[in-house]
Amino acid sequence: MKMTFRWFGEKSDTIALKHIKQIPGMTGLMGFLDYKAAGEVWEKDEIAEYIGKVHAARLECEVIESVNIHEDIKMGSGKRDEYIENYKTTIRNLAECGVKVIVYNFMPVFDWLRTDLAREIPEDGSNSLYFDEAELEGMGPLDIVRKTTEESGGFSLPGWEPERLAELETTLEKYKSVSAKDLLVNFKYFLDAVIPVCEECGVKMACHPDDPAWPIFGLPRIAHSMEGFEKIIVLHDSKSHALCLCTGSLASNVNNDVVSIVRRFGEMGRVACMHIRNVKHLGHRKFRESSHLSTDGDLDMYEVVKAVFETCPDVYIRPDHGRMIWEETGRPGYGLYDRALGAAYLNGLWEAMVKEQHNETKL
Ligand SMILES: [Mn+2]
Repeated sequence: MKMTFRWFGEKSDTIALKHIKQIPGMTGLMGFLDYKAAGEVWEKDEIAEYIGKVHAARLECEVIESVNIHEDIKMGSGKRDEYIENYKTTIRNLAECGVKVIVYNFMPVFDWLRTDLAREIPEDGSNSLYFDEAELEGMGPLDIVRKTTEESGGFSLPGWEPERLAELETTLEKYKSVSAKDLLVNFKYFLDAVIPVCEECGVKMACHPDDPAWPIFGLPRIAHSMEGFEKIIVLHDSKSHALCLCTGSLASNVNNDVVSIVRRFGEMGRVACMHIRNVKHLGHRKFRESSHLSTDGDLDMYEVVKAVFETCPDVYIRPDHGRMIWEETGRPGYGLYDRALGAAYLNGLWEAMVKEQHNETKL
């Protein structure tokens, strides 16, 4: 396991790399060029510049996230072949800079959705991202985009890039003729094109789940359950076609048994990395993002980490979204303090697993 952290780049992140380095056990980043629009080539120079800064802080950068897929690829229309060619170039460029895993998603339009980015947690006065489906009543997709960007405090949010949302109305209209089955077919077309390139350059593509883990606004979504991932994983038979299992995204749906999902795909050798965070359900399709600790949320983190330890111990892990605590202000979900606490806690669980195993072998 390698413990990593998300960082948005010098211009866009208020957190200094040296502070990330000071978190115990932190080996590197899951990096991200937050200014890149879907479909664009990530040039080697700009990747090298970003990674150079990370290395200068004595951190690794073997995982890159949010290399977003253009909607034309997901819809199977327009200029998809051109965008796929661009994607292949991006994969080669990333690989040449030492990247081993690329995290992406295949969700139409929205890649995550919350109804409040800073809901106070009454028990301790901190705040965190929050979702209540009832609050979406009467709100259209455009209203939620407006609300989310207004509440972001001027920070860019992954998945909510302005270029991507500019043509929202037209895109939503076009998706009316795309079924979940079409999305799977288009997904296969994409994988068949890019996975051979990944195999050539030793890179894994890691698909991130839908968040929340069910279809929204009538859009087709296919990556949010054991059944969904079973269908996705057989689309292309290669270890380079892997998953980024995000425990908080999956656990937003009470029907998901997250530990079994980790074990199932871990045993298949198809988990490349993990986002680990906890959620606390407050009602039907109503939840907040809690601290990582098992007793603060509904996920048993001991069992989650044990599943990783026993089935896919070589993965990259990062503590996902944290609460805002100790008066910290910053990008919603991406403060320093609570994510650092999350990393320390996960490292503690991991150390216990390693030592338990060691003791068992001695017996
Ligand atoms: Mn995630």
